[in-house]
Amino acid sequence: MRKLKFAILGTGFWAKYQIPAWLMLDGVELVALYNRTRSKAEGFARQFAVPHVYDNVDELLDRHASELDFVDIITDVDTHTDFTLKAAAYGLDVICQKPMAPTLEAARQMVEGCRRAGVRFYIHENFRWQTPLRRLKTVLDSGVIGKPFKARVSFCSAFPVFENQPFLAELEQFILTDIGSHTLDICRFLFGEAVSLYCQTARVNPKIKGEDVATVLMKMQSGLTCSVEMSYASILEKEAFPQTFVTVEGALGSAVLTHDYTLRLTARNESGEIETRQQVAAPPQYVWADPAYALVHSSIVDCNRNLLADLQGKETAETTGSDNFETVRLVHTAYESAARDKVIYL
Ligand code: 89V
Repeated sequence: MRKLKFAILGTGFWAKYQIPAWLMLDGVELVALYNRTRSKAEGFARQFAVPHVYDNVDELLDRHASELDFVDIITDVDTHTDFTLKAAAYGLDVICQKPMAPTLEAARQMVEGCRRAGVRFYIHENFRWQTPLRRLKTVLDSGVIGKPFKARVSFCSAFPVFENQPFLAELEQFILTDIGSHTLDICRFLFGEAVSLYCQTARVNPKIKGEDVATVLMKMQSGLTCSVEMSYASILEKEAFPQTFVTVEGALGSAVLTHDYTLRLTARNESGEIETRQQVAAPPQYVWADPAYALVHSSIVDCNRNLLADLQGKETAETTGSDNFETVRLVHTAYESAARDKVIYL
């Protein structure tokens, strides 16, 4: 099969992992890099033997659109709409890093703009591709704990995330857009769509602009109630970054995803006694991954693989733009709920 040619727009912190993750897959060829600071893109081009470097997106698209199949946008969120629509206007398929857009309206423009241009549009949303969360989904789908009626999804940490990604400290809307995009997407992945949502937020760290704590309560279409907590202000006995913990209770048992990728299943055995069994769903290790982010970095490979399979017409991507729009809707509904202190019906 022909290799799909692509360009990466944005060579900041995330490109260090996104590029080697792409290079693990057969079927793609990285042709060009854009970064507003050209020297950074040049460094990556030398390291990964990428032939073309630009500090102007229009120039890159103008020169290479005819040979490119898609672009992968890894810039800060403020440029996502503009770059997506530019690439779509050249007839290129687009992958864009989460969060899709700074506002729901901008996200709508991206989905609509790509639809009108007749190009495929995907969001690189990788948390649902983490090994332990995939294992949990398989367990839930097996029916072993029965119909789930209640769940808790938790990402609470004191990891110094601003050291590697300083722009996060400048966001007026922080944890719901950064981590809520992931945790609310996990809820949709595991439990389906929500019918109502209530949220409270707080800012504990005085050095950042946005909220660093959020608690969301959702009722899902299935009837399940789901509480979602996220925090970068949680000084806990055992730091768990970047793990998401999940507890699901079903009619026949419970599943608990906890520290060190451990999944504990509790149900009645054949003699009717309640028994807990444990398995470990550790992620694959890659030499290029930062050990502190190994769980997240390995999921980039699986997320890219799924998007590539769709681009090649072999599989359906999970995180299309229109699918992820529903996650963006939850994020912004959560802000609205917190601002109005009201339950919002979706
Ligand atoms: O994927 C992300 O949102 C990253 C991190 C995992 C560090 O929060 O910002």
